[in-house]
Amino acid sequence: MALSIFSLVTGLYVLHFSIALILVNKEVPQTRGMLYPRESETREVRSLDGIWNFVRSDQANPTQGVRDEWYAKELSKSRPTIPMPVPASYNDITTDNLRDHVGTVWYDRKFFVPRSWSKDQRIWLRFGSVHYEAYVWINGQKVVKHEMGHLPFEAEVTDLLSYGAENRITVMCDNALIQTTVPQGRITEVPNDGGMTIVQSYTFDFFNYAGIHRSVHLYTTPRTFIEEVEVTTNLSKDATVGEVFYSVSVNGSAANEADNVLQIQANLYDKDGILVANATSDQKLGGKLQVNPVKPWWPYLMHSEPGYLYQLEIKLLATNDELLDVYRLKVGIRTLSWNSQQFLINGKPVYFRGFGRHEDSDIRGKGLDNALMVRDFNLLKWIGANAYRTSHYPYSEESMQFADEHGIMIIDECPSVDTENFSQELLGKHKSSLEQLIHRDRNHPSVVMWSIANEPRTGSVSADSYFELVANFTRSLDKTRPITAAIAVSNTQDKAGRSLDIISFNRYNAWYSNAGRLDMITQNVIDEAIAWNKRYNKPIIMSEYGADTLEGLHMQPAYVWSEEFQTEVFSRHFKAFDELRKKGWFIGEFVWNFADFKTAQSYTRVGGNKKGVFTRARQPKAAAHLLRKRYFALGRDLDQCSFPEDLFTYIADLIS
Ligand code: GCB
Repeated sequence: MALSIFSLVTGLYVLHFSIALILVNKEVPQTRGMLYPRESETREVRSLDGIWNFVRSDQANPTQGVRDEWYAKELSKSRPTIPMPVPASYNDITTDNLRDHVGTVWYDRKFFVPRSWSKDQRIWLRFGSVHYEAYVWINGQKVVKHEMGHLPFEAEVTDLLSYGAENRITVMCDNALIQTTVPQGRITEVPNDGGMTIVQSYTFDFFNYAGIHRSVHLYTTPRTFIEEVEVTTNLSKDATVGEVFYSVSVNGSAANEADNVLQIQANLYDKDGILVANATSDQKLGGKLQVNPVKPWWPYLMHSEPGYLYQLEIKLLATNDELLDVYRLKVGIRTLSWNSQQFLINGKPVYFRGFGRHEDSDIRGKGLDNALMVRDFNLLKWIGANAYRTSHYPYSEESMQFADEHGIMIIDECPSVDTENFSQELLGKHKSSLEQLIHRDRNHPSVVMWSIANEPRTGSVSADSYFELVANFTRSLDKTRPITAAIAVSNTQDKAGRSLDIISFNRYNAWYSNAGRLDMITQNVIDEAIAWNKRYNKPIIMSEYGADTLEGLHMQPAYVWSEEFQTEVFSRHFKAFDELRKKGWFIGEFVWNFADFKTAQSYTRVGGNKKGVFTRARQPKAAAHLLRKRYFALGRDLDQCSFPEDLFTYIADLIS
């Protein structure tokens, strides 16, 4: 018996060791450029958003369009097209079942390029995101291929365009998720009434919306141009002096000519447009700006002027002072630090009060929608939240800019969900998703933490080395922010926590475990948080808790799915959180979910996931009013914010 246990342990060790050997740290492709398209005196931006033409491939023949070269001419010459809005998911637009289509779809449209654009500049084509894989042609010529939803990509198209003439853009988009995509899924062939059909399945619950999800832009740059700007900031101990470190990469012929030394002029303006710091760097394309006195970037409700942003103007000059290029971006000056107990911003401990969210709404699915985005931020501020996690993928660049401006802290999550069946190929893609995310979001003051996965299967032996590699890779790209992952396996099984800086755990007491048992929440939450902290000696966040709630369903005493039940579930968690806050290392609570959202069809979901505090139409459920009182109470207690006048409804003179 002893021998067999010994050989079992040895076997596991060998397995672990061999997996560690198999998973090697291969290089991932490095993203270049991709600055958010902004106009300036040297740059023009043009939107290609609008109604495009659309064709779905036959599900059984997804590569036919490529073989038959549908991109060589207008799509309508190959197949009848239908109109399709961009940006939007295509799934919920039509009345037939495009919703459940698996495989490739095609988009095209025409656009005009002015004659003036032919003069001595470069033209770039940029997609905010296409889910999941995109192939792009301009006038029948292949331009770029990109894998990974929710992240931008671009390519230079200067030599492919006709100037002063009409042009055509064609996009093929593939929504198939397999075991080596991020996130993972499975494609199976199963019999149906018509013979055989292809079925897409995945373990996560949010619907796999697809299409051209974010804006498509053409933009111009000079021949020699500012390709990248990276910014980090610092504050003096007393928070009166700020420092902005910038480094710039330049692309173009002038950058390579030794005799044409370039200069970077950096100007920093405050909110009123007053120049507060400037510097000109000789030879090296980077430097430091000092701001004295500084207005630091603070989260919402932690300061009377949250989300303070400066404007950084980067000018690229040739030696003769000729202005080659100008790019402007917003900068928030703040510091982040963390230890085994706390997470601090500008030296002050932070307690997160927030949400897990989704980019999801009726009809447009995951398509960028400015009206929805502004409404969501109004609701976040109304309810007194100071943070959210971009569960379970990167959100739009526009929403990141909005969070900067409104002082909402972001735990920025890559698209790795329910990660399992760890392989070298998956590791490469997972790392690439983080590389693309960090490259895109590194300059946002609102981004305070990277989440490297949601509910990965971290109980398995191979998770140990896998997550060590993923976490170390993330750290190699950004040392200024801590790393977390939302973990769902038990703390005794988990193998990823040792590689993280902050432990986040998801748990559904009284829902997925002990359904309906309100008396089995508070102590379980306290015990589990303590166990996580004991095991890893790191700050702890509860990153998901909640209960599905059908708006308008009322039951007293509280019963699952009713508004009373959701309210009670929250209240029992609040009790646990207050107990845990006293311990010093419990640093945040995130409700699941901000709003109801669409899921794949299943018998556990009635019209989608209903754990929203708001409905899918962004109206509050009863629990929203309770949560609002708590988030503002925490804000007043911890950050001395004041209460909104309508927080408490008048009841009687007897109650205050
Ligand atoms: C979870 C997942 C989240 C789900 C949620 C639920 O643990 O992280 O994506 O939506 O549970 O409601 O089942």
